[in-house]
Amino acid sequence: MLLRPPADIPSSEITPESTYLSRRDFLGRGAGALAAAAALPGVARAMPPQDKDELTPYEDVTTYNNFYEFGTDKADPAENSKGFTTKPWSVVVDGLVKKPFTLQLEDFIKPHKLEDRTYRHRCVEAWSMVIPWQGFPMADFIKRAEPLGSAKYVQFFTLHDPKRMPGQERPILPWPYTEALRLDEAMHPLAMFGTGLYGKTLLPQNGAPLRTITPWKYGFKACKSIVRITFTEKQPLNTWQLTNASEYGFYANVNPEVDHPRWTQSKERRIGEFRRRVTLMFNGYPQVASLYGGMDLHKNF
Ligand SMILES: Nc1nc2c(c(=O)[nH]1)N[C@H]1C(S)=C(S)[C@@H](COP(=O)(O)O)O[C@H]1N2
Ligand SMILES: [Mo]
Repeated sequence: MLLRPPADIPSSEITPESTYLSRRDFLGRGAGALAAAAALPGVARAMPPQDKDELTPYEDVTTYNNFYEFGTDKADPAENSKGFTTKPWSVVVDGLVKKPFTLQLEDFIKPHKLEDRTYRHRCVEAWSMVIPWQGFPMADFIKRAEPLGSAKYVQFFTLHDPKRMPGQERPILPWPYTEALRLDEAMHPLAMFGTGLYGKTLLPQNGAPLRTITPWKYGFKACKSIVRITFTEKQPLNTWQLTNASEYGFYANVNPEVDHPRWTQSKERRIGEFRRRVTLMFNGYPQVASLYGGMDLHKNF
């Protein structure tokens, strides 16, 4: 995602275009609207937050991805994960739990009621999508895992298998990819394990067969293709902290007031749209604010 400045972050307010914007998107909007948008200063062009959220097309959700295990370009994961199989798949649950266990994927999912939830998805690179997910609340699984009182964090690990994930043949990132949440964040009703989107089983590029979804955080907090979940007392380091701690912190809350050192986080480009939108605090999920009461979110970024 972030080893170089993203191509679609405008360097100035007047840069009108994303390289991703397709011909179809262009044709879908009137020439008049384009001309009007081009004539206005950048600030005025950003869409107000009350604009309604339309679903990002399935095609975009499944072909514009960050999943470095399958390559670093947005189109790579869909292309390079074509033969990736997720059967069989097992998940290890260990660390500070009453009793460590390993589950086949079916048994991991079976006790839970799958829900449909549409969430905004905001990448730290300042693009966003709206995705209709299927999954179940992370809290339901955590209760099942019976963490000990000493457990303060839950950490997730992606599969590490360079034969199946060609990007892992190079040390682009410290493999396996890992992310963690504070236990109360993970227990928040918005936090989910994802197993599908648009009513279909997850494709590999979106993190099949199991990923995390925390819609108030930047995309990099989501851990894809999970094979291990471990409970810890100490705050774990995530992949991006290990790679570049000055640019990526533990919390990764969407916060328009805290810029990335190399670009603004106050605006975003919704994939498929022309004008930039204003980015909302916690990505427009204020119900999580109480998790961070008393914390300085400029320091805890
Ligand atoms: N294992 C793994 N998980 C990952 C990543 C990755 O490179 N590897 N990229 C992250 C980033 S930066 C984003 S924005 C989201 C993208 O998820 P999506 O492709 O489903 O939109 O996945 C996150 N999870
Ligand atoms: Mo991201």
